[in-house]
Amino acid sequence: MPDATTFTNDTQILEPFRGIKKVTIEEYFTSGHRTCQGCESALVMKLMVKASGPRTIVLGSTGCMYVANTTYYTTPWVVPWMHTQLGSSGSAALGTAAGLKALMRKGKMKSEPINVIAFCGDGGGADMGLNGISATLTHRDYNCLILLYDNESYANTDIQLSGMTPYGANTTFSPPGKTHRIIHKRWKKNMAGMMAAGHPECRYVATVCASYAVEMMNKVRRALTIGGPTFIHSLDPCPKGWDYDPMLSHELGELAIETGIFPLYEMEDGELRYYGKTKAIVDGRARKPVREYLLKQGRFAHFTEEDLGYFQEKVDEMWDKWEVPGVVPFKRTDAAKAASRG
Ligand SMILES: Cc1ncc(C[n+]2csc(CCOP(=O)(O)OP(=O)(O)O)c2C)c(N)n1
Ligand code: SF4
Ligand SMILES: [Mg+2]
Repeated sequence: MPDATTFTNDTQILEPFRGIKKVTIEEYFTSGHRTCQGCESALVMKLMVKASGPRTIVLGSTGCMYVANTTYYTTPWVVPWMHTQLGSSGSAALGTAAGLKALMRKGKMKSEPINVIAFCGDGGGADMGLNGISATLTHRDYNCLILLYDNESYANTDIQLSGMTPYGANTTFSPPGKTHRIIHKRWKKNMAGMMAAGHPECRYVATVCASYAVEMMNKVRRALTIGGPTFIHSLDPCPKGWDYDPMLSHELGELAIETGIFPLYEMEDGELRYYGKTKAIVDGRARKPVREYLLKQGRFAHFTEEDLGYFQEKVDEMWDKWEVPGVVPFKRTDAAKAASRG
């Protein structure tokens, strides 16, 4: 078993916030950033360090959350922060956690719990840095959290498509044209499901959306206190890349959950718990049609009824046919089901 983190000072009592009124008022990501108006990823950074508190080291790979947050002479970070290379969030997290542990073991640093969080974008994490994240999640002796903020494009370099860009979206690499309306025909990677299913030593994997702030912060706290390496995937509406009025960020986050496109869950020691409106869907509540989410965004403005129908079918399949709805995409044949019943 990984070492359990024991918290001995006031700043490291990371119990769940029991409701919005119990949330601490101190901020560790404040003014001084230059993200777009309505940028949900900036809110994710703010909530992430609010949850982890002052005894935190944040490591960030290249992307909007590096560039827009560390313009020369200005930064919103109150906690120690370091930039790391685009595909290196995994190795940065592991190296920092290992370094702290070694210094404490040798008596060169006071032995105390320090949170190590490495964040990455979808380009840096789900595409370029997948190998490093995967390796880190196998090192159960080191406590660290990798948080992937997913704005569904390489946003900082002007909205190129990534392996997390949704089917059909208009990006600078997939502009709809007269001959080919849909350029991007690949379905999005299932990052959290892949991390949960493929890393049996990783005790905690969760999905979050900042539209549900308290839930999100509590998942960060759980990830930091359970022991060993952990992973969180956050879906972040991005007004620039998704092309919508910035005032809609919160609503789009909610719609991603309510349509069933992005399920909220956590996997702790192999046990799955669904959250909020996702849980309601699992318990039988109807999902909203995906068109309500897609047609609020300019990146899908070229969609025809046929495209909307295809998108809806794929999401229906995720709920009706997957082995674990919304999480694990394996399908069992009737013969295999009968055989396992014995
Ligand atoms: C090895 C490498 N290749 C390309 C770049 C250029 N680059 C800087 S930020 C960025 C986009 C990163 O996308 P993502 O990780 O999704 O973060 P976002 O910008 O969307 O926040 C790219 C391609 C780089 N910094 N390093
Ligand atoms: S492009 Fe998107 S992710 Fe980047 S700062 Fe703007 S809203 Fe945030
Ligand atoms: Mg991105």
